[in-house]
Amino acid sequence: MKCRSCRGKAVIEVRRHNAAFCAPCFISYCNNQVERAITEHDMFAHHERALVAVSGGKDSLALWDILAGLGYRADGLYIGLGIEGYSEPSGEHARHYARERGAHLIEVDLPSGYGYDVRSAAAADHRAPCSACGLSKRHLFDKVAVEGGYDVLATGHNLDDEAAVLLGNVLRWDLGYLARQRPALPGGAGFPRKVKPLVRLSERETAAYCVLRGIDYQVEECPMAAGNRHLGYKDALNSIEERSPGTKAAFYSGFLARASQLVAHVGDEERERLRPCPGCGAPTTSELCAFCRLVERSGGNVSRTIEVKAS
Ligand code: Q46
Ligand code: ZN
Repeated sequence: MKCRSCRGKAVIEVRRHNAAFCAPCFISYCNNQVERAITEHDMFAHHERALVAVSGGKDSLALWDILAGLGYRADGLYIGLGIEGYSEPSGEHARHYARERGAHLIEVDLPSGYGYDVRSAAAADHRAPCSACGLSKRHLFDKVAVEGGYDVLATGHNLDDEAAVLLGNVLRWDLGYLARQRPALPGGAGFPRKVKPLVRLSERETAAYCVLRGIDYQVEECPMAAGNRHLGYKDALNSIEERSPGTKAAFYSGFLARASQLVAHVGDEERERLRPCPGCGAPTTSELCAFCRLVERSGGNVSRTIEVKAS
């Protein structure tokens, strides 16, 4: 197998592009794919400040590393979810990366800062753990990005994630979610601009990127992920991809090119009704926002000012 770019010995094959790369050319390929996504979707510019949501896993660390390598101004944000056996090592990987590369990492811890963790919140609010977790993360990502004056919040969702979410949304024809499933969402009304610069890379590619760049990441999956619907969609798409390489990327990019605009207006009315939550100040359409209700039911406390640890 020869590298498509330099004809040297290839170390990784990318079947959907019918290509293989040696290590240095693969790193360039990853950088190019990210730069292309940023430009194509007008995500952010070099002078803007990006906050990268870092979990300690391969995707978010690869994203942080690629953005820094491309010369973007990117700080990291790690949220301690209080998940036994998972949160501590994940946080350590994020801290280790920041220390080694001299990058700035902001930390927010749910148990010490808010008095609850994902498991207790899920039980108290009768939700699946991933739902309580997702709600908490979204709220804190937005809050830290807005209060920290960042221009944009970047998350490490890759092509596999986005295709799986798209499949789930299509299977239920959830037009509200489909309307918001874009790689770049504008900010406003208390929300930061949100971008997903890894949408052109698969999760196998972000893992290979980390290995080749010597980035030590959290390999074990979160113990709460088992049985997650999202994983079932990924498996289904992987078996299709196995037989027809390129289908996953065609499914996702076809949606962006041909269907996304058709549903973009769905949910506009609801967004117009947003006003600040009396508990935390975040934008909401209800009496008290979903995050405040979750914290209240979990016996925690909502603070208007966030306790952050920065390194
Ligand atoms: S961390 Fe949270 Fe994931 Fe764990 S509880 Fe679910 S959503 S699986 S990205
Ligand atoms: Zn609130």
